[in-house]
Amino acid sequence: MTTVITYGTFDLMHIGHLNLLERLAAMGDELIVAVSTDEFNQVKGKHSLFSYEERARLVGALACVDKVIPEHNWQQKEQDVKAYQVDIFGIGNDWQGKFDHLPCEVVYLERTPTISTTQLKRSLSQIDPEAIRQIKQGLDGVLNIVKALE
Ligand code: C2G
Repeated sequence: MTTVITYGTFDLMHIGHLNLLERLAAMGDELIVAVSTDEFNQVKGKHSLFSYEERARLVGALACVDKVIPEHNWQQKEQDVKAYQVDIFGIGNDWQGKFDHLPCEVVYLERTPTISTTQLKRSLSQIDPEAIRQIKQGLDGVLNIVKALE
């Protein structure tokens, strides 16, 4: 049985994450995903909108993921590879070369272009609350007309 492992924050789960996980799952029989804890995210300098529990549940709900474990620190990869008898470590090529030392096959996969959690957060932060209010006001008006015609 071929076991594959990867690590990441996986905040605001998006198609880039899914593309990576499905490609890794296709490389073996079991895919383990180590999701960065909230505490480790601080070490990584990342602030997630979703908590570790929410991110782990979302990753674990994917059909291509067999097991989710917490990622507590940078150093745990080697012991994870041994503990879970991992054959392949995979990660996006933004990490190219960073994990060549691991005692297993190491693959770096092309990132999905044009999407990232950072970009999603930036887009969400630019939504104008006043515009939302006006849209909602308009929709309420339409709803009232529909109700009056019923
Ligand atoms: N990813 C991707 N395409 C994107 C965005 C992300 O392929 N458009 C990949 C990343 O390369 C990574 C995984 O999805 O392999 C998770 O991305 P992040 O949540 O940003 O994880 P990261 O902060 O890179 O954490 O110890 C390793 C770290 O925990 C990796």
